[in-house]
Amino acid sequence: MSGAGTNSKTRTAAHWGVYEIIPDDAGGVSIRSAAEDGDPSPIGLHMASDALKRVRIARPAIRRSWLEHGPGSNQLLRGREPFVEVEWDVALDLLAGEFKRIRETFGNEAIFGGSYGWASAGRFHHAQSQVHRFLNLIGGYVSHVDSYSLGAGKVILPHVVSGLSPLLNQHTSWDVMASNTELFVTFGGIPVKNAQISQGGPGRHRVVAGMRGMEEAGTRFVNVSPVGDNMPVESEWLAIRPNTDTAMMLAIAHVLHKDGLADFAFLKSHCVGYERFADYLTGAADGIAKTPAWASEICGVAAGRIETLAREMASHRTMLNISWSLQRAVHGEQPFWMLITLAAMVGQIGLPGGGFGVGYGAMNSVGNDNIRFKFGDFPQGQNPLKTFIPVARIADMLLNPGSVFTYNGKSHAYPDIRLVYWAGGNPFHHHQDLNRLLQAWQKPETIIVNEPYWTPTAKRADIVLPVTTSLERNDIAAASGEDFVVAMKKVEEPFGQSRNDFDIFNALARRMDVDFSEGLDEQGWLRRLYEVSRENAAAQHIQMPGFDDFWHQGLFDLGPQAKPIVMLDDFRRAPAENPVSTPSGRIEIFSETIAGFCLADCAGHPTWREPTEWLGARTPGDGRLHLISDQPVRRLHSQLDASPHSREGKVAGREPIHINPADAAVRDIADGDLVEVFNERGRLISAAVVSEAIMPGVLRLSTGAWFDMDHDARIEKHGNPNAVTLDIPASSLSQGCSAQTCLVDIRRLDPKQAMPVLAFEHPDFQA
Ligand SMILES: Nc1nc2c(c(=O)[nH]1)N[C@H]1C(S)=C(S)[C@@H](COP(=O)(O)OP(=O)(O)OC[C@H]3O[C@@H](n4cnc5c(=O)[nH]c(N)nc54)[C@H](O)[C@@H]3O)O[C@H]1N2
Ligand SMILES: Nc1nc2c(c(=O)[nH]1)N[C@H]1C(S)=C(S)[C@@H](COP(=O)(O)OP(=O)(O)OC[C@H]3O[C@@H](n4cnc5c(=O)[nH]c(N)nc54)[C@H](O)[C@@H]3O)O[C@H]1N2
Ligand SMILES: [Mo]
Repeated sequence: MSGAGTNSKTRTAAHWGVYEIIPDDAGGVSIRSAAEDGDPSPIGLHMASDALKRVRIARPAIRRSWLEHGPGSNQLLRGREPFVEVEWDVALDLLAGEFKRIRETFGNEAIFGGSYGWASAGRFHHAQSQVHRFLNLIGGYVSHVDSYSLGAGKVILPHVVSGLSPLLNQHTSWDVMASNTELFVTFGGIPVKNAQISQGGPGRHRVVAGMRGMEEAGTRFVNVSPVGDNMPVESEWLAIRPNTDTAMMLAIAHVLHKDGLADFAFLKSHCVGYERFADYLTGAADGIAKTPAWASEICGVAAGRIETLAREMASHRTMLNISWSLQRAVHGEQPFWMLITLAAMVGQIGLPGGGFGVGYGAMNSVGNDNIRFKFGDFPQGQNPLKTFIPVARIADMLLNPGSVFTYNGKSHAYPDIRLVYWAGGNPFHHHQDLNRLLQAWQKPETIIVNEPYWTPTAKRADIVLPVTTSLERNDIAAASGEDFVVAMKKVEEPFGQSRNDFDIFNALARRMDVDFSEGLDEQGWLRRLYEVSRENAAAQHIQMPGFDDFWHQGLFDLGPQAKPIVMLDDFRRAPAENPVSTPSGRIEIFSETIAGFCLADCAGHPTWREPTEWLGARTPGDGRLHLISDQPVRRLHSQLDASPHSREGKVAGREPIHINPADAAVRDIADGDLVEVFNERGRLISAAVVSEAIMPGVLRLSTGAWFDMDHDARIEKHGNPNAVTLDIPASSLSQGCSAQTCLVDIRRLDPKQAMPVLAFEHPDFQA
């Protein structure tokens, strides 16, 4: 049984926190963080700001050539010619007609509705569920699998230990680690900036408190990372070249193996395939012993420290953690597989405070101990079509219809897409090599975007439909792994003529003679989703109040689980009774399944493989640096980039790039200078932050600056790293995104050559 909130404040929830809304004297609202949150995020404080209203879409708008000459006209001009604003009925009639044409001429296989993206918090007005439900009702669409967050990781984990969601749900909790963990080694830090976020709304931000609790209890932290400022507690920083962690972990494993420090009993009782892997480790299989000296050449960490770290791991209660960023890279499966292999060798999986974590710090939810149950979802229905793409293969699909790709051991063909519908995502934020996406984006005949804001994607659509924000509608927030269920109350009227995604799809569905709403309006759906949730909660003996009481109270606190969470403790105790969900029921250090796929780029056990671009691939005289494009401190992805909080983080109006003093000095770059970052894929303008917190040879440019391309000069002006990143799959196993594999050149830019940033300007409209 857990407690309910009893006051009746007006609240909202966003992916970055729970907030209270207070009406102000001027008829607007002001926003402050929920009192229950001890470590709130400032990201949401400007959600109602005028700066954001200035980038809103007011009316439905259609690209001029599409309106005047029909679908497929002058696709080259997407993003470069004026829009014509039209009445809702005109836009919806045209859209219904276009769906009819596409379905009759090409079939539903020609519709891409994968529509990846985070949209906003709230179980009902969830843009992806809304668009998928609509497309399912009209006969289906080409969908996507996996996420940009976790592509390689999501595919590899079920082969090795367990599905991602069950694993994330049972991460050993912070208090258990405070009581037990002596050594915490993390590959990629614990970036507290990232822990501001949980998809669907973090209740109490607790990662900093969790880590401070560990620090006070005496846990020692080692951060293996190209950057040194991604830990909220005192830690030892081992600077590692990006994309080389697998080599370092192999060398630690080599020491454990050679010196007999590995837990051979655990490897025998709970794992399969260690012998095959050990042949690779020792070099019996390929003639190369994976020693610390070997790894040091690759990863840049001193061999002596690799050796001592291995001994420290074996002699202490050790938790090993990995950031999701490591698998967002070419061969990104390998560090995840290797981390679990290493944890198995240390032999503490299932012990309190030992074992591994896949993403402490990636989101607030990882390591939370709150009660879990399934909250009601807005039903998407069934997709009659089975055609899909791995999410990050969008440009490949549009450019190469009919060509074949492999995914998780099977072959598939790319469909021939004529119509693209995007609701709740920003591909001109999230995709790699945006110059390539610009080419691919010219292929479809019709591109429709539902958006509240004039994002770079909205500007490049044919039909733009203005959508409300979560402040302009009622909803319920309940995030997996978070403790609050929140009544998200409408506090503002819809901007301009914007409508809810639900109302847009309902109006379209009526024109196409399908039943989208089931006769329910917003309130009706909220009650239905809440009742489903209440029943699921009751099955776990959690008594939630009735809907009206909940809506009045505004917040329900699930509270902690009765028993401390220790990941895989059941499996450790009795592996036969509580097997992990691999084919063997044990941790698979060698996977017969993956070996059976016979892939050139992924063997049956974790392997060091050189990525396509990395510091070790440079030839003498090659001045390229490795670009990391991490998650931004001051926003979520591209969301709220126009807000005062995000803009405060810019330097000379550009998203700044972090560079080591040594790299800056040889290029005559000073702190605050404008710089040009470039490679064969593209060019961008940023401004330098010279910092000791980034290792030599590496640059860091966070994602999320609204893509601002000058098409004539062929340069991105706002500092969006995806102007230069690499759009190739992590491997033929997962086809995951590999944004973190990227070499670039950088040079100082004459300020006279810097063009103005137009990212937050509206497109042109035809009078
Ligand atoms: N280089 C590089 N690129 C990356 C990454 C990286 O590490 N490096 N990370 C990747 C990762 S992990 C992710 S998850 C992706 C994120 O990529 P996205 O999820 O596409 O990014 P967001 O900016 O969150 O886009 C959400 C969009 O939904 C809109 N929106 C908000 N509410 C609503 C609504 O109610 N209805 C509608 N219709 N729209 C709404 C917002 O205005 C915004 O434009 O980026 C990926 N891209
Ligand atoms: N504020 C904020 N928080 C966010 C998000 C956001 O947009 N803004 N996005 C959310 C989303 S959708 C996701 S998926 C998660 C993503 O979480 P992550 O993928 O873990 O986040 P990143 O910030 O890309 O990277 C984490 C750290 O890994 C380091 N790193 C990069 N490459 C390497 C490498 O090769 N080796 C090692 N050892 N370290 C490396 C980076 O320097 C960085 O400090 O974050 C979530 N949290
Ligand atoms: Mo993500």
